[in-house]
Amino acid sequence: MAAVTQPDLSLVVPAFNEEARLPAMLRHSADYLRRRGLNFEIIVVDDGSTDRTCEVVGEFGELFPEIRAISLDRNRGKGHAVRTGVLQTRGGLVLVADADNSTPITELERLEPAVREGADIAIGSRALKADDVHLQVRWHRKAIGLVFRGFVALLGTAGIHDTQCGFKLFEGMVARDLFGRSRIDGFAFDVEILLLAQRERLSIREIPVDWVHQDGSRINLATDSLRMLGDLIRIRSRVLLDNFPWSRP
Ligand SMILES: Nc1nc2c(ncn2[C@@H]2O[C@H](COP(=O)(O)OP(=O)(O)O)[C@@H](O)[C@H]2O)c(=O)[nH]1
Ligand SMILES: [Mg+2]
Repeated sequence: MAAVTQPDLSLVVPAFNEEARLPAMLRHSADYLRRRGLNFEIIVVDDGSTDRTCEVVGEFGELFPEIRAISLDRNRGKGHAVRTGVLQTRGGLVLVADADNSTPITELERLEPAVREGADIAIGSRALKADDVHLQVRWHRKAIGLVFRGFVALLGTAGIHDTQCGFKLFEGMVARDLFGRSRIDGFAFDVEILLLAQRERLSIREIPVDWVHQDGSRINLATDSLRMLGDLIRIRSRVLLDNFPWSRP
């Protein structure tokens, strides 16, 4: 049997009703990765979309065989979709990026050196400032983000300023291991992944990246904020319970 070469990079894109925003993102990403001469795969996880997301990915797959879709039968949340995608990856590196191109694929160049130099995870950040970084965030999202960050600081990860940026690079095996053990299906999954990583003393680098607000957000500020808060409490209780000696194997 011919040896199957391992991709250098697997890009995982969660997508919920993204027929409008996904095409530009897929085209930019595939063009860019090809130009760099990388061996790559792009896995779009269609999370029970009711629009043409799945067909759009199919059409791209004819132009770029590196692109494929995983279709879930119903909408379960971004965390579930990202987990499903990551567990199907084979890449030496795994990049998770949003469908709306808020952080363009070229920003990979800011995260990559950290992982190549030995970090397990390099996460894009909108909280850290740098002179050469361009940020365009809506004021009400900034306000809600600050409240969420306050809760995260209380309940979850210490020392990370922006857990929620949708642009994160992992060493491949690390990604598959962490997501294999994660449980959170909603938007708070990033907190759980980072907390699992911190508990294992993995090295996490937080790096400023460009981020431009894109219209058409899939987040429902009322219901998703409440679900995220509930999930933070679940994550924290799991961590506390795991800390008790009788729950150890
Ligand atoms: N799989 C899945 N992805 C989602 C869901 N909601 C949002 N996303 C994806 O998560 C990413 C970020 O969502 P977006 O609406 O842009 O969030 P915002 O930029 O923070 O407003 C996009 O790729 C969405 O398609 C969902 O319920 N399931
Ligand atoms: Mg977005």
